[in-house]
Amino acid sequence: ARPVHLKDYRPPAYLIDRVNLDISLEPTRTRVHSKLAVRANPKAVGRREPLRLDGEHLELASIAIDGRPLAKKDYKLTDTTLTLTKTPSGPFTLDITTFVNPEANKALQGIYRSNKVYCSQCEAEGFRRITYFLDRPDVLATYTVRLEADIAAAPILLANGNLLERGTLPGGSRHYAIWRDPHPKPCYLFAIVGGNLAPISSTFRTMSGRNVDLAIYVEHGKEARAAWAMDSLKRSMKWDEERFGREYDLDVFNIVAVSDFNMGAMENKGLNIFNDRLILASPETATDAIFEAIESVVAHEYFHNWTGNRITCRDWFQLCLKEGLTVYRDQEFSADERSATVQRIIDVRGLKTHQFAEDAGPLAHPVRPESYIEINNFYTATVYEKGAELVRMIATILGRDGFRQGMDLYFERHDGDAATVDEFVTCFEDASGVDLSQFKLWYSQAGTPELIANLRYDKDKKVANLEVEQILAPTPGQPSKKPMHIPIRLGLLGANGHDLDLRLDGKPLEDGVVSLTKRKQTFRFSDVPSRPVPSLLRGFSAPVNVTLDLSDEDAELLMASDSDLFNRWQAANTYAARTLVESVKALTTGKRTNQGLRFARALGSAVQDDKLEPAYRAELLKLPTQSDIARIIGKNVDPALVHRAHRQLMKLVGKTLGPLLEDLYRDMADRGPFSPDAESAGRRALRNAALTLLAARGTPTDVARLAQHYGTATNMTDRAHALFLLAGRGGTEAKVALDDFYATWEKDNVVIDTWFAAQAQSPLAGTLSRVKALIKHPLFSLTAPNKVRAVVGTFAAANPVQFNRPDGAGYAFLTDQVLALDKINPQIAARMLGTLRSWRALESGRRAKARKALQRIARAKSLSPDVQEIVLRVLE
Ligand code: DPP
Ligand code: ZN
Repeated sequence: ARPVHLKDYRPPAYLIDRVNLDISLEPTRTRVHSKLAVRANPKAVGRREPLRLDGEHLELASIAIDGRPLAKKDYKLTDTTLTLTKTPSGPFTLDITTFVNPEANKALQGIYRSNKVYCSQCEAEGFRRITYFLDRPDVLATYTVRLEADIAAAPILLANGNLLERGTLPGGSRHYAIWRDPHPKPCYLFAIVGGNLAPISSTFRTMSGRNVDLAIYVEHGKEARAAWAMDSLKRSMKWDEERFGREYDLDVFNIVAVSDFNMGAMENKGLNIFNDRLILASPETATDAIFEAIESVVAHEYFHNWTGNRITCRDWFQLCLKEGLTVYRDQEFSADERSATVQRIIDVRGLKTHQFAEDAGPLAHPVRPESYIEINNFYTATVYEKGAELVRMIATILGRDGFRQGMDLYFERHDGDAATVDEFVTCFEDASGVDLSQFKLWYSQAGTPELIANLRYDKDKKVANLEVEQILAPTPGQPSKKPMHIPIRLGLLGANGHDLDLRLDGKPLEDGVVSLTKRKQTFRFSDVPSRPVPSLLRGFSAPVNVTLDLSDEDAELLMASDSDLFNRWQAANTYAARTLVESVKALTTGKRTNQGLRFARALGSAVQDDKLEPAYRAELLKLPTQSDIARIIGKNVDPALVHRAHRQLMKLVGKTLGPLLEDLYRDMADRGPFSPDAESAGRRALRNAALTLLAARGTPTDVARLAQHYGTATNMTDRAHALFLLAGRGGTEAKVALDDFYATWEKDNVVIDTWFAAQAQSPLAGTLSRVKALIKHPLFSLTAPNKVRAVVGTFAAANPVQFNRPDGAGYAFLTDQVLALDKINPQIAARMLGTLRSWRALESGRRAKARKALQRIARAKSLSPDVQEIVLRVLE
């Protein structure tokens, strides 16, 4: 496979205005008849090219132009294309019949069957596995779809848009439905579903007074578990009207939950298809984290209707145009529905763990990549989460109103378009008059900028000079970089911890935001009465790392009293990270450090403040993860030492704050019936955070408390939390809990993944052999992405100490799984392989073992383009 480059983009030579599909669903031989209205693209006149359609894994039965069948010599067929050598000069109709095999389709792209349900996945390039087509997002057509299937196997038949007609066929065993989507769309948004599913229904009245029928289709018997998703959908629809003035545009909105799905969910026009783990929830089966994820993913896919569907992407290099923007929108929704500060903490934590790690290794790429071999490899934390940060920075630079005006202009100017990132940014420039040309470097330069900050205080002049330098380390293919436009929201704290008035170069700085645009810049604050403590990057105003030499006292002041609660958390988190890095160093050199005790006490006083909401206090109590520490250390990492340091600090905090944690554990117990709302979830989170630290202390009482927490849990949040902790400790208590969990949930295909993951994540020495046994378990299957993610993904991505065993057996196991998976589902295989991306940062012994594992993959025959691309980039 050859790379595709952004610079080679050309408009399509042909356009397809209308698509009529007639799909007759059969398990192993589904017939697809497609009738296309084709014409030459007026924007590409002068380019007399043959019509070349994309198509893969298809059996071609017939082709006709304007009703006349084509002979073999009139077209050329390869594994990936169908080229028509002679086409009429004016508009024409193209009829193509193909056959596909849904049952055999384990790549889960195109039409496949999941748990007997026919469903489809077309983003990014799955439509070419259904029929020959111009499978690119800048070809927009209206679709009419006739579906036909056995009534018994598929009583429900769904496609995009509105239902036109349905009926039974002569003979009575088969039926059909005709759906029409009036909105022109690219083929990646096409979808169909056929199956025996049960709906829950509701309606939504839009702001202009239209009624929309809503339905969520799930497995029979699981209807009650779709209630939260429905509630989330209605709140999302309302929010998009209020916050962005966006109204829904069809008479129906359907969601279908399926078991086997490569992604989390898919925003097909009017027919979203979801991984069932992101729809099904009840207090007994889903954790608060899952309730939260359902709310945000339902919102995300719904918000795509405007940012993604009404305005789509010109080409796949522009993926962040819809994904970064839509993540930003779902983050804002969650912030409004829940605690904005806690939401920001969760989002930033995720950004650092996934995106910063990606940016620091061989898979680093710009938010708008310049080339790819397999586009599926670019559905990344960089495109999504960093992409969202770029939109957030635009909002910070322009302010809330300026940002809204830019968005309004974007919707007005580009509705119905396949647009580009440049066009998006231009809307904000045109609406505000602000020049964003330097800012646009964020889309093309990869890597996490490093800010080195220094504050010098002149007590005679009462001036504080904040000097900031930006360092832009090389990333693959980008040896040197230009300085970026970095918005820094900041405050200066006086000795009592209060905010001082900010006067920048003598003028009041109202919004507290300065723009760093040069490599090195000094911001001069006047009328500063005493030496201040800087609070930088409030609310995480830019996706950067900051180095600022703060004394312990300064860090403690920020932790205790920063008025920006995000930064109060950030100070605690940075303090914890610094403490952990020091103790890893101490373990390496055999020296002792007392830093931990000081940190624990500071943490105690911060958490004690009961004016703070429980969810926030829970975030304070969560230490940085082992992978965060590994990323900060950056080279010659020994994951075993990181793990030890982490355990020691947890234990020390548990011991030092014991009585406080015991109080919290008691006080935060559920007071009434379960409710998934943010306030109740926050109390559970704080209680479980306290439990975690107490369990780390490890006295017999603590272990008994943990076992009891499992045994008496009345909801999945508490039960799963205890299960992970117990599985991480081992012993009789772990066995009892795991056996009980298995016995209770073995028949539940979603919930049982928690049982798999809890074992795969255990840092105990026997975990790899356990994981090897789990992939042989009857409930495990390599063809089910959720199972692969629960076992292989959890082991490789969330169990640093056992995955990175010094003997390399963890890497060898991953290699075996990647090679086996690559024959089944290349997209998931490539994902799993990505867990090795930080191998170069390991100490030399493990590094050599990881290299060997990667080389074994690189040498394997007939790799998919997906895996081939990742292994080449990771080894480069
Ligand atoms: N379904 C994926 C998402 O919504 C890709 N579009 O992000
Ligand atoms: Zn998306």
